[in-house]
Amino acid sequence: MTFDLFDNLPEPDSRGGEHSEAIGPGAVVLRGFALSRALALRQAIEQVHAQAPFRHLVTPGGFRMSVAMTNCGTLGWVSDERGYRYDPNDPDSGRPWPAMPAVFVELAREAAAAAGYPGFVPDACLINRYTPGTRLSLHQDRNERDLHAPIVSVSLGLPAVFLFGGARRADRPARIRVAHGDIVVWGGPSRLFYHGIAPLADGDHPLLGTLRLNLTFRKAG
Ligand code: MD6
Ligand code: FE
Repeated sequence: MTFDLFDNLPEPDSRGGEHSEAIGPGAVVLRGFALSRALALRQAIEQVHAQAPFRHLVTPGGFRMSVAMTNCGTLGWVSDERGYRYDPNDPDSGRPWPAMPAVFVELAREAAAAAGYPGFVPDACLINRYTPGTRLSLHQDRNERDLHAPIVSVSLGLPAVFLFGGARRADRPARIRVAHGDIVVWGGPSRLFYHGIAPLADGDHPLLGTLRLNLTFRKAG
């Protein structure tokens, strides 16, 4: 008789460490993909912040966003009373956004390729900073000129619940836990799907304390 001790183990891919999970058409979570570069990413974020500090933008409806934001790259995402747009300059300083650090560009390119989107060259990186209680309500990312390019979204620090809906605002979103080092890549059929971040739970992360940082890479121009 042969009986296999390992029959009931999950596939190698789902045993933890680095693996990927499909979360929708053209959308995947690469678990742990950024982990080995987390320290370099944190340092690079500090350098961007020194030149272009995090700030709370105002929505076109006049509400102050609870998530603090900054940008690097040739284009930065901004919001004010006039609407959402990409701007080559930081409206607070009037200067161009800081250049995208090499460690960012390389990570985004590798993650996109791993998710089936080779040749991704981002020109915009939005950096989101969350503290416990902050959230990002359901929205579509549709201010980018080229909707063929995917979006690469890197999570660092405290874990969050990524709400991933469908093509219509009324589609009930799936709740996907995104932890330190995870990368969500989406594009193709789900490029315009509604998504958001549920209110961040309390916690204390060894590298980032009471923060969640999110890098969202796009080809915006
Ligand atoms: C966040 N992310 O994770 C907010 N958008 O903090 C986004 O809004 C987002 O994660 C497009 C694609 C992936 C994302
Ligand atoms: Fe988004």
